[in-house]
Amino acid sequence: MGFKVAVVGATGNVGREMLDILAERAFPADEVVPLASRRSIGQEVSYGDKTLKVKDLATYDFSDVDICLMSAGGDVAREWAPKIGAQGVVVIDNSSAFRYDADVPLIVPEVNADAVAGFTKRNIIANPNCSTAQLVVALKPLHDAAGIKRVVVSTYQSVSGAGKEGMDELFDQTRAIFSAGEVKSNKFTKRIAFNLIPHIDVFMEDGFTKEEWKMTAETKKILDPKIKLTATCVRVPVFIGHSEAVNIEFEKPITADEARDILRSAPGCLVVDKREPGGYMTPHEAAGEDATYISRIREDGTVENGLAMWIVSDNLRKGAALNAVQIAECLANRKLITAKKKAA
Ligand code: 11C
Repeated sequence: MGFKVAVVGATGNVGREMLDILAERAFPADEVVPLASRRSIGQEVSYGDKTLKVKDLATYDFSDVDICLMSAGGDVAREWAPKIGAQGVVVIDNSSAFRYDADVPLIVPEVNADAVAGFTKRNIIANPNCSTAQLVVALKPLHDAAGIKRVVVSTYQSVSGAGKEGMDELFDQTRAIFSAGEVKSNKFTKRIAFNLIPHIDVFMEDGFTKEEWKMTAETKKILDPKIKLTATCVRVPVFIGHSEAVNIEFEKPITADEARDILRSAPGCLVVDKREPGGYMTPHEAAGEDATYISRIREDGTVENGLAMWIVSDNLRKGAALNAVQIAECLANRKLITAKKKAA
């Protein structure tokens, strides 16, 4: 018997990707139910070659659902994940609402799959922030080989990280600039078309933004609390795909060639590093792909045991929907959940 899977936030950027990826990877689901807020009821979404009608989250009966993939923001997650989890459904939540709670596992399967078993306390598993997910996939094998002491990362994050409204704003502003129309900024604080903005999420007291704080806190929770990480997160006029310029200081020496070999055989990683014009990945090429791409790997002689590299991935896939489906696969493969008996 296959699983019954609910997808909450099914009409959003990430929810639609979740449905696509469940179908693409042939997740063993007998039934998939797309759910959203009342205003989206009746909208149609694709699941493989099927078209499904969106149902109302507020009135849906979860009693025979096995897994709920949720991507509806922190407020919806805080209200609904505990209620759904209390009905014996494992909720895999894409928001930041539960990520830092000690009794909620925060999982990137290539990095800390064993921690997934901790979901039983609240029936909630958290999916990390997109910029963290791709980073830790690349850091993990290097940490195992040479021990990471400190990471300095600058991000170049696409507008799809801010949802469909972010994508619409880049499109509308670009069109307005070409047609001498009025350039309006609603979603972002400043113009994003032909510009970039060094600010994602709210400001914290110490001057870092919450996006930057998340990268530090989540890397510590997923990979190793001893790793020091400082981030500068920047929004760029790219539709899909987050990029990261990363500088790493290791405990032990590691050459660029060694790092390249390690990353070539690491799960989830693809090395594209030809040291010639065009011999590296860009977000445009990573969009729609599952891998975390690593390019521009080089030794940094300004610190002891230093490496610099460029990491790119599709933020809607590895950064969100794919990672959530991989967590569900982990639960199923490890037999940590069994499908509930369904009403005839
Ligand atoms: C962005 N990384 O690009 C954010 C989106 O905590 O899950 C995801 C926010 C989060 O705007």
